[in-house]
Amino acid sequence: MRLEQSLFGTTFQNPVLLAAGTCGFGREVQGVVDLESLGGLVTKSVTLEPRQGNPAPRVAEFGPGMINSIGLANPGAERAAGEKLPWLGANLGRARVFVSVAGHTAEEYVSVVETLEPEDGFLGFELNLSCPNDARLQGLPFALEREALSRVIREVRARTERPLLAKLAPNDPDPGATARAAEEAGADGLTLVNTLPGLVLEPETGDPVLGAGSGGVSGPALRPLGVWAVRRARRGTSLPIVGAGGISATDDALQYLRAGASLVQVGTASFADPRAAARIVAGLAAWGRRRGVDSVKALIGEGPAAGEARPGSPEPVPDPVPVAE
Ligand code: RRO
Repeated sequence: MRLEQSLFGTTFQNPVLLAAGTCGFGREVQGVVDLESLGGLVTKSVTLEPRQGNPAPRVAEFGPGMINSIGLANPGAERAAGEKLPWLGANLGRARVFVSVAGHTAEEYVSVVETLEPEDGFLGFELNLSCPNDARLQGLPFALEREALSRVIREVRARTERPLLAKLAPNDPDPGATARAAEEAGADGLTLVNTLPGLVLEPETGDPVLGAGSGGVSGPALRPLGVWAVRRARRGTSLPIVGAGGISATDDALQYLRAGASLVQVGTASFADPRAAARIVAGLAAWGRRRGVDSVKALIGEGPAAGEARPGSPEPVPDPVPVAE
């Protein structure tokens, strides 16, 4: 199976990328991950000013997943431009790089993008509009307020011709409508999904396991929600979609492709096994060979035109009308 994907004015040698926040700026994982064997990577989110991040512990495991509250620890836009991007430019030729951008206001996103824009070493921006650990004035992330989301994308769009991905949230009741809003505002693609807000407590004491309290849930527990969101977004827009959320094996990547993603990102799985993404690349190639599938493109699903029913299933039974007590 041919794994290349032509998107965003370039070719990805395969559809598997490392997700934002799981590989630093690439250099941090050199020696453990063969970055040049992957489709690419997304950097840690960059903010205008440097950030120290949240108090430890910043990460904890629970049954089917992980919860984190890193708190956007990053060197800030100036140092990202001066110290991080040059390494990427000098060391990566085949893997494509998106720089993740975050902020509290549209103006902050614009300033970060204007600082990074003149540099080499990357293809485009992934606008992180959905961080669960950095609420805007105690409000919702941009991805859950359509007007605010559109404004950030529009303002950034006016300053760069590089490919722009909008990273959306999993706790969105209508990912199709959000996807359309992002498209209308000028995004070139969508990444779905970020982590899901959550809270894990010590049962004995009631204290949160994370230093910051609540955090973002990732790993296998997030996967069905991510696949659902991708399928909903697929129906709401024609933009290319990058699927993320609980991908740790070839079958997981296949689900996202079938749901309508053109590329996938591996995140949490890389912490347990830094070779997870490379394993999935090899797994997809082997799967396609066994099934006689020509190219990844042939797998990318549109989903049934209406409803979610499995082909051949009877019509779903409607929810019962609640009976008044
Ligand atoms: O840094 C973080 O705590 C963080 C970010 Br910016 C994000 O987008 N998603 C996440 O789970 N953690």
